[in-house]
Amino acid sequence: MAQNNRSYSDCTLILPTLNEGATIGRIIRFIFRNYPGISVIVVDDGSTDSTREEAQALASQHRKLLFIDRNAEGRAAGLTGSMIDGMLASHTKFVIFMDADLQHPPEKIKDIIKSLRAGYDLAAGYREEVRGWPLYRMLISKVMINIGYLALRIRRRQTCKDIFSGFFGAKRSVLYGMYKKEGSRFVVLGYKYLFDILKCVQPGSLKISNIPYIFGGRKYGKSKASAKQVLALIRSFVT
Ligand SMILES: Nc1nc2c(ncn2[C@@H]2O[C@H](COP(=O)(O)OP(=O)(O)OP(=O)(O)O)[C@@H](O)[C@H]2O)c(=O)[nH]1
Ligand SMILES: [Mg+2]
Repeated sequence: MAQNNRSYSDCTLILPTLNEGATIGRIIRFIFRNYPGISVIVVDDGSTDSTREEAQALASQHRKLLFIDRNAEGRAAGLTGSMIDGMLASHTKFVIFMDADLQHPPEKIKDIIKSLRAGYDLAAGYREEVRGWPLYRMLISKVMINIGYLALRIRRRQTCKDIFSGFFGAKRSVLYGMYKKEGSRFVVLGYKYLFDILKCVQPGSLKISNIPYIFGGRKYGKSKASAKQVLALIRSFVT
């Protein structure tokens, strides 16, 4: 499809949601205002607040917004599984993943897209600063990141600056090919899709860029991070 600088019709933004009713509407409106032509897929796992109604109402107004109701399809809730389902449902050259709680800055999507259009296969956001996390969470995260790097180095896999970032974009064809070939390595109930992707990447086989962003404190809604995700991550290290 011909691409001019003002159109984002080559991109799909995937927003996984679990009870993000306070932010989902404003994010979607911001995205359509600032990224004309872009497609958006909201992948929900049985939210019990206003998320579903908000997303469904907006989907009836915007033909480029798709709402996937995994719970209605009888799927087990899982962030990585939701991100993969969003990727599979997309039809554009590039896909971008972003949290739906405004901790990832939507204005940085353009830097990810710029990098992908410049020829990178994967444009990985990296948290140059994390705001609002208590010390214990910072510490757990640091320990896990170090183990994650080790797991990738032992396997002789490619790394990037923030192997656990949930804010990144990629060529859809690359992610689709990986999923078809190595789908069993993806821990669908887990939280770290980017890490699972890196487990499949031989050094030098993908062009990867790193895009800085500030991970903001959570101002709306509630965190879903729990010990369950830490266990899923440990499984991911050995899968
Ligand atoms: N579809 C789906 N989305 C999820 C699931 N768990 C979390 N999410 C969404 O994934 C994004 C990240 O989850 P968060 O709970 O914000 O995790 P986090 O940002 O690491 O933790 P906080 O800093 O405490 O918010 C948010 O948009 C959530 O709504 C899930 O099981 N399924
Ligand atoms: Mg969050």
